[in-house]
Amino acid sequence: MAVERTYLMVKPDGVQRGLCGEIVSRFEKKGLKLVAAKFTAISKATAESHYGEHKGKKFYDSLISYMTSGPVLAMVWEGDGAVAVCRGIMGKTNPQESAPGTIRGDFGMVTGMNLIHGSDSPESAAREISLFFRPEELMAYGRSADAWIYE
Ligand code: IDP
Ligand code: MG
Repeated sequence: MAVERTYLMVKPDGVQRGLCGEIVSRFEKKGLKLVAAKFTAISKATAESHYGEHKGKKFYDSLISYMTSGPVLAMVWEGDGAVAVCRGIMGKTNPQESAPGTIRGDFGMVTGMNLIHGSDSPESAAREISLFFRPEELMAYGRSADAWIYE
């Protein structure tokens, strides 16, 4: 097993549309394990650091104002192959290209309002987790259901 952690965030549109519970439930039901969660507003500086790789792109300024337009639900989830598994549950960046059954495919219409962020690699996950959480905010706990999720 390659146990990984990934950083997921319900974006301001997901919060405003009342989809936090729906979104969280999809990761829970899949069998992923919640390690940390925080309902918070992110500063412009944090948004710029988080999306530093996109600086200079034409959508960058609107992306920063979108991400700072209201509170977000920041989370860390853990599981075997969690980074790729969660990207699959989210769907493609453009909701119109996302398959039905994915979060973006089921609830979104445009790339600029695509409901959720998820790390794209274990390296990105480590960087993003440390941007939003202190080490002591990550919970280490056993879960008896794991015996019925992993063989
Ligand atoms: P990802 O969220 O699927 O990893 P990225 O390419 O990393 O997609 O882009 C980060 C975020 O920037 C997207 O989730 C979306 O919110 C926004 N974004 C990306 N491309 C566009 C675009 O062409 N128009 C508007 N927003 C965009
Ligand atoms: Mg990305």
